[in-house]
Amino acid sequence: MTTGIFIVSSVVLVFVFLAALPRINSWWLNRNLVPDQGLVEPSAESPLSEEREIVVSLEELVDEEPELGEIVVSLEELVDQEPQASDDVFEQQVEDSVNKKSFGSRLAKAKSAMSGYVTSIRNSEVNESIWEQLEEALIVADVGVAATSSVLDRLKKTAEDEQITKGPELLEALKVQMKSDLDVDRTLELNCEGIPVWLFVGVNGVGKTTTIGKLGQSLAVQGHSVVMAAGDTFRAAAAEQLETWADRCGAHFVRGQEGADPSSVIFDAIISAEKRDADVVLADTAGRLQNKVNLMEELAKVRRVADRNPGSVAEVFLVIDATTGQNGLTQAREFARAVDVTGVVLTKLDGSAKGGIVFAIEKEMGLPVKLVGLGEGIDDLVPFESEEFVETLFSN
Ligand SMILES: Nc1nc2c(ncn2[C@@H]2O[C@H](COP(=O)(O)OP(=O)(O)OP(=O)(O)O)[C@@H](O)[C@H]2O)c(=O)[nH]1
Ligand SMILES: [Mg+2]
Repeated sequence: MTTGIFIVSSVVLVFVFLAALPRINSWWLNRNLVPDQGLVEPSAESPLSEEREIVVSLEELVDEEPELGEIVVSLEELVDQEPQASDDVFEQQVEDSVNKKSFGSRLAKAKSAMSGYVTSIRNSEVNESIWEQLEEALIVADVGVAATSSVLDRLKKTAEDEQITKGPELLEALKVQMKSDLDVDRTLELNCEGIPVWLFVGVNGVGKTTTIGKLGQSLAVQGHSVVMAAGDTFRAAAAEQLETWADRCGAHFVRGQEGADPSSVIFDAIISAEKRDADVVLADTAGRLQNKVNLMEELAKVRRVADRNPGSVAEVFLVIDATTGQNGLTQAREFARAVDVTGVVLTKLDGSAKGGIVFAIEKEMGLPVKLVGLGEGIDDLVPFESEEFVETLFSN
C-alpha cells in the first residue's frame, strides 16, 4: 500500500516537473541572457534589452491568450476602416493643397527678380530712364530679348496714345498688354474620336514622368480613368518610376521590355485603354536632346503610331524646365518641328526660375503654356493662370 502511494506520488511529481519545465527554462534564459554568455551588459536603450522586453511581453501575451483574440479583432476592424479613412484624408489633402498653394504665392523667385525695378518704376515719371529700367526688368525676368522689344514697342505706342506720364499708370498699361498677350486657349483636350492620347516629350530630366504622375492624380480625383504607358524604354528604372506614380493614383499601367520600341508599348496601352473603356492614355517618352536627329525621328514615329485607330493624339505636351531659361525656346522650336506640340508644361517654376520664359514661348512660338509645375509633390501641378502670373510679376 505504502509502496503504491509512493509510486503514484512520484509519477505525479514527475508530471508536474515536466509541465513546469518550459517556464523554468525561460526563467533561466531570461536570468542568464547577457552576463553568463560573456556579452556586453546592455544599456537601457540597447537592442538587446529591447529583445528581452519583447521575449517577456510575447510570453505575457501567450499566457493571456484571450487578449490575442481581441488584438486580431481590432486589427480586422482597422483593416476594414483604413481605406475609407485614408481615402478621405488623402482627397482632403489634395483639395487643401490645391487651394493653399495658389499659383502666385509660389512664384517667389519670379517676383523677387522684378520687385526692385517695379518699386523704382512706380516712383518715376515716364522718361528715357524708365524705358531702360523696364527693358532691364523684363530681361532679368527671362522674357528674352525679342519678346521684350515687342512688348516695349507696343507699350510706347500706348503711352503716347493715352498720354501716360506717371510710372504707376505705365505699369498698369503694361499689365493690361501682357494679360492680353497671354489671353489664349489653355483647354486640356479630352474630346476626340477614339481613345485620347496625351504624349509627353522633352529633353532629359525636365519632369516628364513626374508631370504624368501629378496629372494622373488630378484626373483621377476628377473621376477619370487613366492608363499610363511607359514609353521610356531606354531604362528599366524609368518604367518603375512611372509604375510607382500609377500605383499612387490608381492608374492602369502598361510597360514593355527594356529597349522595346516605344511606339508599340504606347499602342499596347491604347488597346488596353480601349478594352477597359479608359478616358485617357498618358504616354511617357524618354528624354532626348533636340539636336539628335534619329531620336527626334523616333518621336515622330511614336506620334504617328499613337494616332492610329483606336488611338487619337489629343495633346502633345512639351515639358520644359523653367530654370533653363531661354534654352527652353530652342527646345520648343525643335520639338514643335518634330511632333506638332499642342501645349507646354513649364516645370520647376518653384525653383530659381524667373518665369518670363512664358512670354517668350507664347509670343515667339505661339504655344500655350497649359500647366505649371510648382514642386515635386503629387499636387504640385496647376493650370497656368495668366492674370495671376502677370499680377505677381509686377507686385512689390
Ligand atoms: N522643384 C521641382 N522639381 C520637379 C518638378 N517637376 C519635376 N521635378 C523633379 O525633377 C526631377 C526629374 O524629374 P523626372 O520626372 O524624372 O524628369 P523626366 O523628364 O521624366 O526625366 P528623364 O526621363 O530622365 O528624361 C525629379 O527629381 C523631379 O522630382 C517641379 O515642378 N518642381
Ligand atoms: Mg522620365
